Amino acid sequence: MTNQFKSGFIAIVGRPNVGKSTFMNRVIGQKIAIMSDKAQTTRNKIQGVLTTNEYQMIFIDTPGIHKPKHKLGDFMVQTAEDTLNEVDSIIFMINADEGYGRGDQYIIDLLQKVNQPVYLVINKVDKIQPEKLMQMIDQYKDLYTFAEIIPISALEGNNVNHLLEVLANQMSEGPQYYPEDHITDHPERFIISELIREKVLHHTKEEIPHSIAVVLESIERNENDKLHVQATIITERSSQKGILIGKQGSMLKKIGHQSRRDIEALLGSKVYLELWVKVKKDWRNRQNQLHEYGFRL
Ligand code: GDP
Ligand code: MG
Ligand code: K
Repeated sequence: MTNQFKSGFIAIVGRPNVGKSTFMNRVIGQKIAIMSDKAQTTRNKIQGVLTTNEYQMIFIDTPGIHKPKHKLGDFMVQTAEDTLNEVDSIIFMINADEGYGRGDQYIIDLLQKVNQPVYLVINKVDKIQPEKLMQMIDQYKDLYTFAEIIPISALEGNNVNHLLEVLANQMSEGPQYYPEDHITDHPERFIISELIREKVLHHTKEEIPHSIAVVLESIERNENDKLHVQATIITERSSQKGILIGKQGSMLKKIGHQSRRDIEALLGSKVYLELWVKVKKDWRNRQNQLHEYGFRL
């Protein structure tokens, strides 16, 4: 391939209920959806990472963008404004089914202060007539110089690929910031691996040193509406691997059973936990692997 890899950070702004989460779920896949409910507390965080052969898009949620009602609000707005200045492009999402409102004007005022390209994404077009959509496009055109105006239906998927193409086309050459399978930075990922690690240490007592790591490979919702969690326990020696698996897998079963119960309690969902054990010599000394294992240095 002659093309250079591209990457970019994209902020998504918009009033509540315009469909930001639905859009993210469509783009990133189901893996992120389960996490989104509990993620309201952090102000500016990575919401999802989309990696293809050609590019990596890192979507940032900016919940601070609303009219401030109190002092903390001011601070959050400032943070949101800073975020908008740091990303490479911005999606301003509106609801085709709703008229222009004060909340929108507030966001547009904020957008006047940034130089990044802003894409107006009119979501929920499945709910309106084409004439109404045309009127809406004309109205918003006069309010701000958008890089492009793109109607979509996040729910049904209409035009979502086109939006991704447009975003990819304007992205510059850049590194792959996150591993390919890195979907989201939601803290639950870390908590889940800590829950498993805790069970390992509890059941193995002194036999297994604290040097083990637990890598969360994936979380997906399966057909039975269970969460399928795949995790790997990393040890340094094969003797440790033997202890962790136990006689006919009895140790791993015990660890898995208790971990699963805790993860179910954490996520409020039935969980199918798949646990693996791998030996990786000297992993602690290999800086580049630490990120992969979920440690932030
Ligand atoms: P957020 O608050 O911006 O994250 O909005 P959500 O993604 O939670 O969506 C709010 C509601 O709008 C949910 O009931 C979604 O199912 C619905 N919704 C989102 N996108 C669409 C769409 O394209 N079409 C329709 N008809 N409904 C949508
Ligand atoms: Mg949402
Ligand atoms: K949201």
